[in-house]
Amino acid sequence: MTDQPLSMVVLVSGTGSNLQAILDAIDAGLPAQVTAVISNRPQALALRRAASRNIPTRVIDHREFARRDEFDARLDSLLDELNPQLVVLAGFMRILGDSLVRRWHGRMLNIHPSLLPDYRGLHTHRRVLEAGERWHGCSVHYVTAELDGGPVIARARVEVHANDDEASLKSRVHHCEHALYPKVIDWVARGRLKLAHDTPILDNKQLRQALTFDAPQLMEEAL
Ligand code: NHR
Ligand code: GAR
Repeated sequence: MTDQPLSMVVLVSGTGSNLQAILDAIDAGLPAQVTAVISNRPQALALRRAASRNIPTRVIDHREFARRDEFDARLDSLLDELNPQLVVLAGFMRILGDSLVRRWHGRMLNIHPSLLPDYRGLHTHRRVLEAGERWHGCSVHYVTAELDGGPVIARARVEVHANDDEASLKSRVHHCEHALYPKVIDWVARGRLKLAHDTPILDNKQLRQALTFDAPQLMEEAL
């Protein structure tokens, strides 16, 4: 473990329950700090969660930009200025352009609500139910230009129940997101996880496949 806590900037668009889980984990000893929270939506509840902890917040409202690359350029220069060790996408809803993503290669994580590589993109809970899948979950991956296609580090699995609807399934997946994301960030903060040549390395071992946890097991560990 390095002496200094890992500095992170968290990108959000909405509720910020994943941001909250990360902040709670920091309170519980995760050796990291959130130096700023950036939202593309001025009304995001996540901004209030940050402000209530005196974490600086910034808004880059995508609606004020005529073109995507102008939004990206603004975000790029803000990240440059903040210069975090890690950028964490937590419910961030804007697709990022190639050049920004390339500059943060190996230093930008996302949590996605599916068992990647299955169900990239949006509305995953609905699509999983419609397909009649038995398993669903969430994945933490390095962000690359390929949407939801970067190297996957870890996944948490939840079983789909016969009586699930979109809301109930989403809620169970959220709970395992809140356990999985701090766990992966902890590996980064302690210098245990790196990306080398597009392969995640955990404790000096190449992760050729994502580590997959079962939700109950993961939640128990998180306690
Ligand atoms: N950017 C890149 N380059 N690569 C990834 O892997 C990214 C990314 C940006 C965000 C999160 C992702 C998810 O976890 C993410 C991964 C937004 C959309 C989307 O279609 C898709 C995937 C993700 C995030 N966004 C619409 C857009 O036009 C807007 C939707 C909205 O505002 O509600 O950007 O699922
Ligand atoms: C989370 O389920 C996250 O996986 C998902 O949005 C939710 C955000 O919740 N991300 C995406 O769908 C990205 N396109 P939160 O704001 O409460 O953390």
